[in-house]
Amino acid sequence: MRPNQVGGHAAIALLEAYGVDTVFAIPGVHTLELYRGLADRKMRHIGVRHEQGAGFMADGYARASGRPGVCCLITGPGLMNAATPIGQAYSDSVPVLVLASVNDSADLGKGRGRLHEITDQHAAIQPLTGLTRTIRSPAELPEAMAEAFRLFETGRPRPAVFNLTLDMLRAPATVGDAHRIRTTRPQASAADLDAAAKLIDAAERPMVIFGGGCVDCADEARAFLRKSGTIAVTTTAGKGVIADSDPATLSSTLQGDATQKALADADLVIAVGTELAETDHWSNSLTFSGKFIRIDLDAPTLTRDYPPTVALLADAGTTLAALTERIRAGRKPDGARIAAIRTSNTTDIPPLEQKHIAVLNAVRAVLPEDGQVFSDMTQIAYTANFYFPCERPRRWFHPLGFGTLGYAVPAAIGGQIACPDRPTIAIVGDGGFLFTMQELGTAVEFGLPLPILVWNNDAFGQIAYGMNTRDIPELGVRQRNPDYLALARAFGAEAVRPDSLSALQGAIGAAFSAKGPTLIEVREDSPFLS
Ligand SMILES: Cc1ncc(C[n+]2csc(CCOP(=O)(O)OP(=O)(O)O)c2C)c(N)n1
Ligand SMILES: [Mg+2]
Repeated sequence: MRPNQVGGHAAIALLEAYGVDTVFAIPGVHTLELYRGLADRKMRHIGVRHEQGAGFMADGYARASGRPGVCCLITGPGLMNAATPIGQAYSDSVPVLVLASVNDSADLGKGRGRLHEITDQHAAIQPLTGLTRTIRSPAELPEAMAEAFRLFETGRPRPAVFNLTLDMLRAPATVGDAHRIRTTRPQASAADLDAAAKLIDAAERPMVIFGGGCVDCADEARAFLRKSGTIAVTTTAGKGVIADSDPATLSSTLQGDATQKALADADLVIAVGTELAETDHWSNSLTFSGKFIRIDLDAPTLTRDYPPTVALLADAGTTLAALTERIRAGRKPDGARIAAIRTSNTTDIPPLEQKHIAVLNAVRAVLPEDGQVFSDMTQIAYTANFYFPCERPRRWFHPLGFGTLGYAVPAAIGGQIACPDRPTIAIVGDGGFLFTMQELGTAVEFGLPLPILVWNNDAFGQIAYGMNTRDIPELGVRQRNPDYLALARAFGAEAVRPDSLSALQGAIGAAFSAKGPTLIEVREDSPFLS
């Protein structure tokens, strides 16, 4: 044990033992002892402008890299400001770890008017997490960290919050023996794999749905698709698991009527790593009339809503590989049928979506295959969830389940910090941008070459549309907007409003090699889009 080491050191040393090299954070008097630990180690500290930004950055870091994103936040308001991104990470199965301080053990629950105090921080945050631990002694840290990483790596990943009491953070601690505990994912039994393989061999019109749980097993998914001759579709979270150029995929069109009809007509559907939630298919419920195989790491998801014929509680990649070994080869997907479904999914595109597609095509033309997009809750992103082609997984990110405005810019910052060699772009509406626009300051400070495409219709467009279609008079959906270019420049960012699609491509391309972020405003009423 080194002299003068405290709980704050021990917490950071354990993070290092688990491979964490970056934290997104805002310090305060309550986290000073944690900062003693941060100052002592080699951890990269990304100081942000608001804790919501820290939470979304950790989420973007995790989604891009596959490694947990970590935040260090203060008691009460610091953690509560991050509650929204923690909720987002919960609904989208993202491994985010938050180290927050909390008042002295002796004060917990007492309501004594201490600084930053809330009556019960544990209870306040717990429903938004897969794991909440209030840690009162440095000795509790190793087991808590092992539990968090077991959750991240072997189950459905969900955020974990450690509330570190002030007395724990300053208590003497041993940091010398910090080490990582490894765990493994569950595997399917041979009998269940045999049963699933039998169903696959017996099917005539099988289809497979790949969800966000498959983003790390694209090779196994492709091999399975080839040998089984099934037709694939992905959810938005699973975008790119099967490359959009693959002739056997319907791409991320799970919300498309033609795709849903094809699934209803299939005599076997295999759902892999997807909860088939409302925000995956945007209908009341999918219909499966044939046999149904479900593969998932999460026991409740495995049997929820759609009772499977065979349920495999197991890792997606190893299960797909085991099934590929067992099944017979020879079936070929029906190319004409795939073409017909694709055509029906893309006929009668409304004029507004055509505008979106023109802009998205410009983005796709200049974004390399390896590039990644972080999108917000804006109409252009809803079009893109369905339409934007991706050749690889972990390249298109959207705040799906929780549906939080303000996600894209900080998440893109986190994603770019995680993968600095990957060209990264944020796509955000004029409304959503204002929720977290202060993180422009973070992007400028860290010199991130991040294009931020602001899709400006001077409205909460999707909500205005909802009011209009239900005959509700518009209220609160056309706020007075700032001058976005001036706003970006005030932070020290570049800012442009291109006047053609080729100028837009040029602006994005230039932004990828700039020394800081570039706000690119594209107005929905731009003459070049009409
Ligand atoms: C935190 C949060 N508050 C409110 C909403 C409700 N909401 C969803 S979309 C939207 C409009 C967003 O406007 P903008 O970012 O300009 O995108 P547009 O729909 O105009 O493309 C609102 C207010 C939300 N999703 N998240
Ligand atoms: Mg808008």
